[in-house]
Parts: sequence; C-alpha cells; structure tokens
Amino acid sequence: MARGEKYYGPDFNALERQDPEIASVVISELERQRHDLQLIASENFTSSAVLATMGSTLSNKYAEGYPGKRYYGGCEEVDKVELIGIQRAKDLFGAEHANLQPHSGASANVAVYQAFTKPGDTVLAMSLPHGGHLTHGAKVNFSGKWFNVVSYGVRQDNELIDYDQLRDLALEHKPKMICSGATAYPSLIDFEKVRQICDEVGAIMWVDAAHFIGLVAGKAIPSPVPYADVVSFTTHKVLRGPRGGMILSKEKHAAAIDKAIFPGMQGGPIMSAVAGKAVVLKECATAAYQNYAKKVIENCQALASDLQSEGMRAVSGGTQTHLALIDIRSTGVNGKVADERCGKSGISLNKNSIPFDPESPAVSSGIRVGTAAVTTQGMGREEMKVIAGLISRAIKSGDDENQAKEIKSEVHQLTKRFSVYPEPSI
Ligand code: DSN
Repeated sequence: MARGEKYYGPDFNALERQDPEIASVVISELERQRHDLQLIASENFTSSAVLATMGSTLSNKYAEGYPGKRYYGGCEEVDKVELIGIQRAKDLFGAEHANLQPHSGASANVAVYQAFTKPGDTVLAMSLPHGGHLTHGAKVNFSGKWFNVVSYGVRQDNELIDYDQLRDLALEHKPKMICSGATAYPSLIDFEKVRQICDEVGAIMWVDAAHFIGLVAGKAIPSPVPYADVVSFTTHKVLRGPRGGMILSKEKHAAAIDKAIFPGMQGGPIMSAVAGKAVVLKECATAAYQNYAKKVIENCQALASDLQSEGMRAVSGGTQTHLALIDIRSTGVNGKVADERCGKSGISLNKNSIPFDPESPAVSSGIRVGTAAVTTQGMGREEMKVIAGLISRAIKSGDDENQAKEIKSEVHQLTKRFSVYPEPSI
C-alpha cells in the first residue's frame, strides 16, 4: 500500500483469512445480536462510527499521562482526540472537568475511592440487594474489603430510596463520601436531597451514573452534574458508546481525579476507546439522540406496564428510566429459571434480586429488562406489547423445547424488521 493511501484499520477479510476460528465467533456473535432480543439493561448497539475507532490503529499508541504531558513521544495525534473528547464531555454535560481515560466503570470507581478516601474510611452507598453495584461495597469486591461501606436501601412500602434512612446513617457514621447510583433501580434519584445530606455531614457527593447517564446526555431526565462533586459512569450503556468509563467532576477535584486514574491505578489509556468516547459524545449532542433517550423511557414504561398486564409486578409500580425490575413470583417461576427459559427462546435478559427478596441472588425472584438496545433498533409501543407477550410465554413455557423454538422463531420474525449492522438510524 502506498504511503498516504487511506487505511483506517479493521479489515474483516484479513481476520477471516488469518484466523477463521476467531472470525467465525465474531460473525456468530453479530448474528446473535441481530436475531435475538437484547433486553439486558446495560447493553446497547453502538454506531459503526464508534466501532471504527475501536478497531483503529489508535490502539497501538502508548500515551501515559495527559494531553501535552505524556511520558511517551509521538502523542501529538492522540492528544488531539483526547482534547476534543474532553471538550465535548464538558459541553454536553455542563461539567467543569472530564477524564476520558478509565478503562471501565469499575476502574472509574476505583479512581473515585482513591481520589477522595483512604483504606478504612467510611463510605455510604446503596446496598447491592436493593440495586447497588459491586463497587458500592460488596464484601467480595475491593470496595467492601478495603473500606467500611455502610449501606442504605429502599423502603419496603414503595420500593423507593429511603432518604430518611440515608440521612440517619449519614449522621450516625459521618461518611467521607456518599454514593448514589444503582444497577437495578427503576426510579429517579433526588440529587438535591442527597446534596443536602452530604453538606450536612461534610461528605463528598459521588454519583455512579453508569446506568442512566445516557438519559442525562439526551436531556430525558435531570442531571446529577450540577450537584455532585464527582460523577462516574460507563460509556457503553444507554449512552451507546464504546466499552469504557468516564469521570466528570468539579474543577477543584480535577487534579485528584486525574492523578487517581494516572498514575494512581492505570498506565496507558486505551486511545482507540478514548476516540470512540469522543465520537459518541458528538452523537449525543444531536436532536436525534435526545429523541432516542426519550423513546427509551417511553418504551420501558410501556414494557413494564405490558408485563404487569401479563400478571407480573413492576417493582416500585413501574419505571422512570431505561430499565424495569419485574417481580415474577406470581408466575411460580424464579429469576434463574426465567432467565434460562428466556435465553432458550432467543430473549437475552437477566435474573435480578428484587428488594427484600426471599431468594438468594443466584436464584432471585425477579428479572431486569432494559429498552436501550431495542429502541436503538427502532422498536416502539407496538413491539413492546409483543415483547411482553413473548417474555411471559417463555417464562411460563415449562421446559418445553418446542415452545422455546416457536417463541424463538417469533423473536426472529420481529427482529428481522429492525436491522442492526448496518445500523438503521443511529
Ligand atoms: N454489569 C452492569 C449491569 O449489568 O448493570 C453493571 O456494571
């Protein structure tokens, strides 16, 4: 190839020639994504533009440090991409500072702990069985091992965050930091109230916005950014970007956050992913994305309501976000079995504990469904009704292989009308 000739990177034919074994897995995964129903609340279909950055030669570059202050030469090109991305993040979210380098949401959260706390410090966070995340103090995670994490939860009567309990625990334990954000909480969080509690006890306000940041980017729900000291998130959920993480903060915390990421816990950033983050931030600033974010919530509300019509119960009565948590005890089937039966029927979702679940997390009494991916495919109100019917039939199908096959074929008929890759409307 002549110098100067355009070469952007991914040449799938080359992979097929060189390593057909791995190429065939890539193809079957694409087919699985195309044909089955993707209802895992943390997944989405990113655009081909984002995918192009991730398979690009930016992957080859070491760029430890930050733009203009790198520990390696030859960073002038990747500096440009990171600076563009930082500016886009600040503009989109109205943030004072942005760090695009975290490799993942968990890495971003490690950096937040490192920036604001020392091992042994007390942190207040949402309990895992009530919807929190592993990095919010689970005993098997670094957060639960190295920190004294006190958990708050939801009220039993309405399944909404118990802000009175949160405040009482904050006054009692005087945490260094209070975390809000969850992986299975379908309602909005009152960030103003959390800020007041943080101010009352002198705690850092940390919002783990991984699940809902895409809805914030699309202006479909209120933003935590004006209230929080620091907001961490993944970039691949509703936001629809590359797999990775990001941190926004007030300017006064910028140095602490940057130092916590590098050299605190990461070496070289994955510059191909940083470029993907820059690309998605531009996509998110469009009216089309704002319309998408609104539609994700409408679809989820419709799906939750249709599942209720099928005899199941939506935790907290429904949803205000992209995910719904469904108590399926009325079907006589537990979350684990429901997850397996749906899987065999071509429906990807996950078992999930419901608040005050009598079952263990490995079994659980619920399922979690999300509409980020199906909305990207262009599905709407009518399809949510069909999906609710398919889920209900799959759960109640017993272990009848024929029924699973029949449901799967109906799933495939539905998804055939809503193509992904080449994407229709991202
Ligand atoms: N694994 C993600 C989820 O499914 O919610 C959280 O990191």
